[in-house]
Order: sequence, then structure tokens, then C-alpha cells
Amino acid sequence: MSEQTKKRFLQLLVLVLAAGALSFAVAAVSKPAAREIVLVTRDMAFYLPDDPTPNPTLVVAPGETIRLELINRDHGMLHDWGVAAWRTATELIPGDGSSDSVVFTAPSEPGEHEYVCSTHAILMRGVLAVR
Ligand SMILES: [Cu+2]
Repeated sequence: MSEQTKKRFLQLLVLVLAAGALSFAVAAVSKPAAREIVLVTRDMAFYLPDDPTPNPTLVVAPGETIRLELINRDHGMLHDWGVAAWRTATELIPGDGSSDSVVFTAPSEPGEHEYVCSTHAILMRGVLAVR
């Protein structure tokens, strides 16, 4: 291999590596963000903002990544939100408007799962539907 050929080869190698690094960076940036669901607790129930339905059915798509934010406005009460079967839960947070969030990916199979507040599961429970 001549010096000229070696130089060309190294230039090409640098170009290929740079292109690879760039496409990796683009893939990282363009990864879809988690869809956000906000739930507010008050009077021992979960609510979606601007929806008076207590403990609403939450619908997510199979394989969808969700960031669920819980805001606790139930004065004097500690609440969390979680799906026990998925070992997914927020922290228990006080009812002074505190918030916590969890990010989870829905199962790829359609189905219905139960979400609860771990300490008030008799009252604070709803359906998380994957469909
Ligand atoms: Cu609770």
C-alpha cells in the first residue's frame, strides 16, 4: 500500500466513523418522548385534569412509553399511584400539592390492568387499559 493510498484509507475511515457517530446522535435525539398523563388526587380518588370522573380508565397503546405524574391535592392524606403487577409506582406523597412521576412502557399485549393507591386500594383503584 502506497503512502498516498494509506492516507486516503485513513481519511475514508475517519469519515465513516464520523457519519456513524452522527447517525447515533440523531437516533438518540429523535427517540420518541414519553407521553405524559397527569393524575390529581382529591377526596380519596384519582382524577384526570378537567374531568370529574373519579378513578378514570386510562388508555395506553401497546408498547407505549408513558410518564405518569401524580399530583396529590388531598389535604392530610398520603397517596401514591402504581400498577403492582408491573412493580411500577410513584412515591407516597403528601396532599399539599406535592407530585411524583414514574415512566413505564405498556405491555405489547392488549389487556386491562389495575392501578391503585397502595395505601387506599379499596377506594382508589382504576383500570389501565392497553389497547
Ligand atoms: Cu391513597
